[in-house]
Amino acid sequence: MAIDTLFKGGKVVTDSSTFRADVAVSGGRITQIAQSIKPDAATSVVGCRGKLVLPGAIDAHTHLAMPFGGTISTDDYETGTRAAACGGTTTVFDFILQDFGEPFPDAIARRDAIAAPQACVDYSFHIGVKDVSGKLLHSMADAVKAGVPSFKVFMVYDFGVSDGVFYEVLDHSKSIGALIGVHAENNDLVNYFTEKYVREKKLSAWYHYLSRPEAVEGEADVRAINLAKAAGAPLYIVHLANAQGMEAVTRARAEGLPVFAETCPQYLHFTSDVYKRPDGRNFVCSPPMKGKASQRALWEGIANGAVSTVATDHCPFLKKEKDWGKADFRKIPNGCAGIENMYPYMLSEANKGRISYNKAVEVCATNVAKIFGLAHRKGAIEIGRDADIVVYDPKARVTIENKNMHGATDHTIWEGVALKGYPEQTWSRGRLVYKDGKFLGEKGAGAFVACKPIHLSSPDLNNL
Ligand code: DUC
Ligand code: ZN
Ligand code: ZN
Repeated sequence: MAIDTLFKGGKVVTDSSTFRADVAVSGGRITQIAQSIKPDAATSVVGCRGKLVLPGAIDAHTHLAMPFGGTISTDDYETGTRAAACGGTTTVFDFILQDFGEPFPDAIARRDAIAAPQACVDYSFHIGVKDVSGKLLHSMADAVKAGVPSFKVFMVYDFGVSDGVFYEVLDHSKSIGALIGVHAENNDLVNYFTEKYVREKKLSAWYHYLSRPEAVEGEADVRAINLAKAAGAPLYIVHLANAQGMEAVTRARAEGLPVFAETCPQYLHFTSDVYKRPDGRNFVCSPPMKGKASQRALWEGIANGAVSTVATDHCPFLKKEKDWGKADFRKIPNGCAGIENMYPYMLSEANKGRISYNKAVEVCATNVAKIFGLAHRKGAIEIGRDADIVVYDPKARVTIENKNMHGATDHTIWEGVALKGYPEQTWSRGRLVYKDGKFLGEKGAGAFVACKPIHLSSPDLNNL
């Protein structure tokens, strides 16, 4: 097969090794990886000397065009995936929120009808579970057959589920090849603290944090792990942000339990101190950023493997919407932008020496593909996988400014953060979608990627 594109002379980074090699792409797939590959007459050659050749990141956690907090998150599938491409992310897992009474395959069809004509890079879904009454529980298996084997329950919000429903879903997941994710915070404690601070007229953004402090999340993490253990089911904890939860995950994994933790760049970079800032409301998300000890525990978890993935929880809102809560933290829509910043930030931390490039690739791409049944297509520079490739310039220096970002948001919590190194090019299935600060892709060129059922016996999940 003729070579369409040849990435020449770069250093290829996988989750476990780094080596100098050429990478050949034909028909949107990686077809050869070797010391020196000769281009064909019509091959377009991408000079990668001095650059790293990385798999595109997979953002395991986004909320695009999601109705939430009295509005709709600012980025839709077009602007969100455009921003993703410009930050080296070539696949996003977006959350569908099931409607009450809605069978899961209908929820997929409802959201895919919106995503397919808009997406600039490939995408898949998790489904946020609200209702498993009657026959709905059994429609989970139909979603798995449709390529969406991953579900998330919320322990908070007005659509959160009881522990009984959480257990029922965990128990059911085992027989159908599904994985249950959880947003773990203790709802009763959130309500208790919120009411207390409202009574005391303490309503600034700082009290958003104090209404959901470390123990609120830690208790729920411990309970979620206990429920998964009782059900004998695997568990994926989304956006883990606290030390107690990290300890519980570490202990569970030492016991051999299949518990996977995801954290987010905002928890790795910011602490709860941001809520004391005059613009603290812009940082309001749930769970909130925590203290320094929690942040240290998360970085340790990344280093020792207790954290399996890093994802964004991208859920931006406009400044004027965040301002609704200037005088009352309860009115601030929860969520922040990050889809364009995750891979550059994690790679910059690698470039600065905090973690290895291999670790950044592992948590931002390879593990995500392994856990969610996508390793046959995505997550590594490997023959046969999609040519989702990032050419990374370790010498670039970029200070994040919202005016240079490619989403629809009018501000970012990442404003002013200085990065060492930056993605220079992003390729999605062999198509150039980003180069030197410019989006070059196309709305609608991204496609739904079906995930395989998730079974613990799968080789991808061994040793994870
Ligand atoms: N938390 C957020 O901050 N935004 C979206 C949903 C969530 O759980
Ligand atoms: Zn959540
Ligand atoms: Zn989320």
